[in-house]
Amino acid sequence: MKALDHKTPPHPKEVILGVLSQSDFISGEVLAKQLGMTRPAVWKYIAQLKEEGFGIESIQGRGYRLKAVPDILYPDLIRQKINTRRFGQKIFHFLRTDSTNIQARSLAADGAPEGTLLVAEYQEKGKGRLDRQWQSPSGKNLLFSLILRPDWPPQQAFYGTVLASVSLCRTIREVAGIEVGIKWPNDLYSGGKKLAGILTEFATDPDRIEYMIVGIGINCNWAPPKPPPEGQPATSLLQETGHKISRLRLLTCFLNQAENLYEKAGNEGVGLLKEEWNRYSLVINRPVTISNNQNTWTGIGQGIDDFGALILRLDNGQQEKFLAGDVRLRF
Ligand code: BT5
Repeated sequence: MKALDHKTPPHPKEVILGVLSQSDFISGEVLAKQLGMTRPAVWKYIAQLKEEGFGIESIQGRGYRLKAVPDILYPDLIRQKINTRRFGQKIFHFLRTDSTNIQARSLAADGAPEGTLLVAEYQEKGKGRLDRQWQSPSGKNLLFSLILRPDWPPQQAFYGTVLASVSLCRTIREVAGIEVGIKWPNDLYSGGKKLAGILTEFATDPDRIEYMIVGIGINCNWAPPKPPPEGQPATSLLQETGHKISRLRLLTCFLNQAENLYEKAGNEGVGLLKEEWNRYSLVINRPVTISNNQNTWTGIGQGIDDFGALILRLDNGQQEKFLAGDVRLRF
């Protein structure tokens, strides 16, 4: 569960990668001197990096050379590709953790700054709403959480999910070239199947949001083959586009998009997020079914209100608002 955190001193492995990525062959002795480590320490970290998939050539008399970088979301690689002021300026990267949302919660409670990003290659307890499980094998998909401290009243906390969904739709269009839609409250769909899910959690005091955790799982290169009984069919960007999409590009583009929108919403109000949400919504003017533990309603989606509640015109003609529930699209 060790994380590579970026603004508090970088992990020695990252320092080594930084040097290797800017040189041709470099001897163990020079590397050790430059980094202020012993040669056995350099050797140990190089061995670990090789195990993680980095192609590092070592030739006697010449030293080490970086030949191939695995698709690992190292903080340094992320930081090189973002032009944000806050989102992703502090990064924690986990090869394995329980859940980025769980980790983000304790960091946020300890005062982590807005924009802190937590990325995992694998989650042992990846979670959805109502303690449902989020499945994703190691290194295949994007699993991350962002800490926000918006100046919104607690009733508008749902707009964390709105911000993430709209930014994701824009990002996927830009990076993968496909159109995706939002299914209220927290799913992204492509070709009638679930492509991504968002889990927003928050802590409030009476009149403001203290912090908000926006957790996002995107199926890039893997989707659950068979949906569980209560679940919806799933898909991945690989299945939808026929080719592998760079997780790094997707994540960095998302951070740029999301910060931009977040700042705009901070200046102009969340109304602009609502408008964009409506544009991508799969439930507007569509027949849908919504259910909670006890009941099921059917109607036509009308949009969301200022607090993110789904407005439905029920089959009996009445208009009703829903703050929670699972929606199914009716075809
Ligand atoms: C969600 O919940 O869709 C929110 C998922 C959020 C996951 C991210 S990953 C990073 C961060 N850290 C976490 O621990 N969580 C967040 P919900 O709408 O409740 O959907 C959960 C349901 O989706 C499950 O019960 C399954 O039926 C289904 N499911 C699980 N894994 C899936 C996957 N990879 N793709 C599509 N559907 C999946």
